[in-house]
Parts: sequence; C-alpha cells; structure tokens
Amino acid sequence: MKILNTLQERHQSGKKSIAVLIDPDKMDDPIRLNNLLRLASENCVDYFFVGGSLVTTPNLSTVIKQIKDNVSIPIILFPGSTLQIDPSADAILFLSLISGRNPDLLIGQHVVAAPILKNNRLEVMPTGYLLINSGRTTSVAYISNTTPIPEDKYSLAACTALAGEMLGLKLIYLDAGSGAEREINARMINTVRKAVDVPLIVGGGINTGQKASNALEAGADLIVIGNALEKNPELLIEISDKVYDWNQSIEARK
Ligand code: 1GP
Repeated sequence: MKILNTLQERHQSGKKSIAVLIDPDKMDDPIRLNNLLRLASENCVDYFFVGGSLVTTPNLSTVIKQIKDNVSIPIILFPGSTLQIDPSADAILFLSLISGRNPDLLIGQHVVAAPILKNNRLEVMPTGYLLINSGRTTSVAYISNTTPIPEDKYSLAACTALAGEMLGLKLIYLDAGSGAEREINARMINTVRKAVDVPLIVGGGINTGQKASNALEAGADLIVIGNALEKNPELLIEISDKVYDWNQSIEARK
C-alpha cells in the first residue's frame, strides 16, 4: 500500500505514527547511524524522513543506502531543495511552503522537480508545509526567506491549512523548525486539526516524551523527531512508547 494511503487510513482510525528525521550532514558516522537504525527498528518507528534545509555534504545517498541495507522502514525524502531528490528512497514530501510568500517554494522548485519525479518511482506526497514561530530564527525560516506564522495566530494557521487542503494538498505539516526552542503548542495543533481532514504531521523541538504525548493528544497523526535524537538516541524508546500506548488504547476501545 502507498504510504499516503496508510497515513490516511491511520488518521481515519485514530492511530498515530512516528518518524525519525535524519539530517545527512549530522549523521555522517556510520556507527552512530547504525545505532539509531537499530533503536528505530526495535521501537517500531514507522518512517524515516531524510533531508535538511541546508545539506552541505554528499551523504544523502550513502545515508539512504545504509538505512535500506539494515532496516525495512520506509524512507521519505524531506527535501530542502530539488538537489535533495534521490530515487532510491521510497517517497518524497512534495512540499509547498504555504505559510510563506516565497514563490519559488510555492511553485518554482516544483516545476523543476516535476519532470524528474515523473521519471522515477518515488511516491509523491503533496504536502502543505507551515512554519510556526518557535522563538529564535530557525535554519528553515532563514533559508526559505519566509516569515513563520506567529505561534498565537491560531486562526491564521487554520485558514492557511484549510486553503492548502482546498488546493488539493494531501498532508499538512506543522513545523517549528529543527531544534526549535519551543515546540508547537497544543492549541495551535488542535486548531489546525479541527480545520482540516487530511493527516497532520507535527515536528520541531519535540525532545521529551511529554511533548510527544501533548502533540498526539492535540491531534498530530505523525510526529517527527530529529534533533533530540542526535544528542540522545535512547530518547526514542520513551517517545515511541507514547505512540505505542496511544495505539494500544485505540485497539482496546474497538
Ligand atoms: C524539523 O520537524 C522536524 O523539520 C524535526 O524537528 O529536529 O527539532 O526534532 P527536530
């Protein structure tokens, strides 16, 4: 089954998923990456996101190969630019940065990427990408040359997500940015959740089990954890337990 269909089905049934974000620049040590892959496999991680707003090393394909060689968890490209398209992954978030007003990230890069994607087997997942302010300026806000939505402008975020859904985007991704000072608050997640029917991805600054639980309870379907695992990979055990517990409680209610 396609990854998008799985996410839609899980959303309908109230089940949650977890993705580990790997920044190829930061995961250049095969031993560290293998340790993370082992933990991800043991803790039922659903997806790997691979990419970054600025990738300065040629590690992308090496990282993807190492994941493929060791685990069967699907790999979803989370590209900062069209330079980060690698056909050996399983899928790509075809991101439209709808919280911003940078035409290159609303349609420009897509025009360049479309013929490349047409000719490879990556599953293309049209995604409305919303940056939410999280304190200090994040790399993604700086590189994208866009202003994140203020974290207390709930209605603005909800209307943006709704417009994205009406434009046909199949996923909404609320991102505070990697290593965000503050994760996206529960009210923001919940307001956007109520505005759209598509699966909701939430990431940026989730670095404790409690923050993961809060995001799940507020309505995230898929939580993304990256930065915190670079410092403490074992945190994955605690966070994936939260997702597991949630899904068990859904099963028990059936
Ligand atoms: C960033 O949402 C992802 O785009 C994950 O953020 O690295 O802070 O976990 P962190």
